[in-house]
Amino acid sequence: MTIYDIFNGDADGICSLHQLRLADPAKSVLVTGVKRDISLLAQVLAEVGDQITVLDIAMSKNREALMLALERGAQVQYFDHHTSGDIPVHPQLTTFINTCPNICTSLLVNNYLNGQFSIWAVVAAFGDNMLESAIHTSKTLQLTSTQLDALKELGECINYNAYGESLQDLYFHPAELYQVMHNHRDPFTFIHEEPTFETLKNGYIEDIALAQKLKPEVESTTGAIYFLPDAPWSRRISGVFGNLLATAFPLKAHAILTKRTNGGFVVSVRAPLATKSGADKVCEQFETGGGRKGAAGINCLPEDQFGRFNQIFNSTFNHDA
Ligand SMILES: [Mn+2]
Repeated sequence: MTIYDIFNGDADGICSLHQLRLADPAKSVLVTGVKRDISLLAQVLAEVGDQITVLDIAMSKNREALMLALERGAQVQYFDHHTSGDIPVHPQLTTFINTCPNICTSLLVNNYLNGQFSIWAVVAAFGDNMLESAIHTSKTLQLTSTQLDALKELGECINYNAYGESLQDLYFHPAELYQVMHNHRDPFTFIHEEPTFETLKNGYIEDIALAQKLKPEVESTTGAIYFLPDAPWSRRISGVFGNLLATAFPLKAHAILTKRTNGGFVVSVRAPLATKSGADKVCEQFETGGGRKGAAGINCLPEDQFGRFNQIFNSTFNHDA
């Protein structure tokens, strides 16, 4: 019998697993990748009795592999907040899926664990740019504002680490980052004792300084589109940059298009924070797109589709305004 922990490589995925394995320690096979690498369940060939936990990756993109794992006799526990499609009913499948825009996977896990490790759900909510949820969840923890700021920075840095076209772009493999974090029940000992956080923080500061020099390619009263060049720093910063813009201009939608090495763009779309809707609708109209209402993406937008993207982006968010 094998235990598989399959999780998104971002702060939400990592903090979800961290909470679960603090509550229920187990030797497991870790399956993860860059943030956009979400077809993770297909990497596992399950056997009868295997236990699979899936965290923070859309069921719609893993459905076939999920059905196969169930058919092969695995038990699957699935926590997620992305657009799921129809959720299959199966005796070996337990799901905790909520696509409400103020809920991230770590908050679902936090509920499941009755708040045992909620400080890590706070870190994750900050990482997923859900500031209100993070602050709300932190209320019972009696943190100082300095501590809260430190958790926000931690969530942002872990989230930042997950962005890249391939693992080579990242500072740490998400499985490695998880393993280092998992030695710490207390996020503040992780921050103060591990050099990991310092590395991420410095990388983040360098990359964001480069992004902030850019001007939008297309700008209107309801949205702005930025192009980032084909470079590791821009692939790392694209998602975080989108979150920063969304926070700075809450009435506007934002799209960050990062040039891919082999042509086309990786796209991050952030709906206006004020409405938190429409990002998934825009991205789902493209073959490699998906996500959630507030934040979504397209893995590969061919260059000749930019005009169509621009049009859909503008009409979606103009319509919402
Ligand atoms: Mn998430």
